[in-house]
Amino acid sequence: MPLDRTLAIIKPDAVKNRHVGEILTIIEQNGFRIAAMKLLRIAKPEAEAFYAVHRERPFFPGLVTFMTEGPVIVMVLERVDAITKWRDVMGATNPANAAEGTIRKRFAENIERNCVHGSDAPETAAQEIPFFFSTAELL
Ligand code: 3AN
Repeated sequence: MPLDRTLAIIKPDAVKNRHVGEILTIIEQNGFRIAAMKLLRIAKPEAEAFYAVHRERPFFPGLVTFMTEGPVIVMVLERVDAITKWRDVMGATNPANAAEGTIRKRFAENIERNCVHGSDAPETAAQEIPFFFSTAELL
């Protein structure tokens, strides 16, 4: 079975609330290999570009403010069906609708402050991974 890769972010709420260790444990327990990882603070223009698809949505300004409020961890995760599997492990966008045991059910504050990100399709992953990582940083 071919391996594929997805872009994952541990968002500012989860970093601030010190859930990084638990989230990394869940990632490893679910068979993902961490192919790249860094801690950084996203600048406003970067957040606007990353979420450009949501530019017209009413939640866009709040989303940009949230994603720039503190450090995040960006990662590239690799396994069979990485994109679908990571979205399963994250849980639904709104933690109120997320399944028991998912990261968002356990740690997310609300639909906006929802603690993790994952690419939603192969084309998205192909754009999002180089947004944060050069080829040389993918190990
Ligand atoms: P997902 O992160 O599950 O792929 P998207 O791509 O629809 O969800 O939304 C991107 C981000 O925008 C979400 N992670 C969340 O932080 C924020 N968001 C989405 N929908 C809403 C909403 N209705 N109200 C506030 N924030 C939202």
